[in-house]
Amino acid sequence: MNRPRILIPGIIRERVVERLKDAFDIVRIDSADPALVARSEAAAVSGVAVSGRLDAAMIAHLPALEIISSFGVGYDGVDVSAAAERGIVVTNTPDVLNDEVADTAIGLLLNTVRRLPQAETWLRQGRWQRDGAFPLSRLSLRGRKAGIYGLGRIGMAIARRLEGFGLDIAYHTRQPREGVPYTYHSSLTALAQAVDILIAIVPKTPETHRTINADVLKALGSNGVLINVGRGWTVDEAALVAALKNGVIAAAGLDVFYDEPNVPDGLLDLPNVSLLPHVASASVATRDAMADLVVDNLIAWFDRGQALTPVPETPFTRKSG
Ligand code: NAP
Ligand code: 8YV
Repeated sequence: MNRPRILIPGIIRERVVERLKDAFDIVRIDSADPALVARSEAAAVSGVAVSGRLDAAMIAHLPALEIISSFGVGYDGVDVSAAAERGIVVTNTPDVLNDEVADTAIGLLLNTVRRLPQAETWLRQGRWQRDGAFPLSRLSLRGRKAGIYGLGRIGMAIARRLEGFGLDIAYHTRQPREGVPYTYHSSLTALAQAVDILIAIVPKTPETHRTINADVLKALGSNGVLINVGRGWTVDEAALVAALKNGVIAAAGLDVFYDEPNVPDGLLDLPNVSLLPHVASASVATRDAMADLVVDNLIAWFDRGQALTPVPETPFTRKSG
């Protein structure tokens, strides 16, 4: 019997490729560009494994496509509407990265508030011996109130960690979450007003675009700290640079940026930011777990007709067995 043919456009964790080879025929191309797959080859592709972008043109180029298995919990790189219109299931990699991303969010928060990266640089540059003790951090976590923008799978993992730090916790989502002990705010501005740490962990959607804007930053206030581990899309970066420069907020810690891997000079030049190159899930163990889920979704689809973690927009089961 013919093995299903899986297209892998661009770079993906090698573990995905190695495991897929056992059960599928693999076609690799440099990027998700229809010009790189001849029509005859494209007609035989029934699955895609992708990390990053897969647009409507590429999906349209694959007439027999049944499933797009996307690496990462955020699937904003895949044109889900184009897939849903054709009954193609899209899967992502939820839950297996919750703890890693939440750990990173807390690390980034501590780095931002207590300036730990700068303290280490001080030591490495010999300044401890030359100049004495590293200056006290103006900011502290003590006595703060934390607000979580997006109390989903990862937001909850962050909240549980913040409880251990003894902080008051509030949140904003479109719908209040049942059974949680945290204070709900029906608008982002109201949340920002009520807290002095704002942690963003929402998906990239039309509704979340640049929602952390000048008004929200003003509401967060001059002692305020912004942490973003969701998507750079959510932040008005020009407004953030201005707010950090002018003391509208105190500091920011960012793992994600509007136009990755490009980070605006305005941010790089500031002393009151802590910047990471999108590493929140980036441990070998967690990326392996994500890779396994990419593969296991494809296996489950072709073996049993049901993906393990379809995204809500494509709740399909397989039509032909
Ligand atoms: P999730 O479980 O789907 O949670 C998303 C949360 O955001 C929900 O609480 C949702 O609540 C809220 N939300 C969605 N749209 C909103 C809106 N317009 N206004 C207010 N709240 C909104 O997702 P997750 O697994 O926690 O992941 C969240 C995102 O984190 C991913 O989509 C990805 O972009 C990002 N992420 C980044 C990294 C990294 O490496 N930095 C790693 C993993 C994930 P309502 O539906 O009630 O609004
Ligand atoms: C990954 C992420 O860095 O899961 C997500 O949504 O942003 C990260 O875990 C990314 O998906 C890998 O390319």
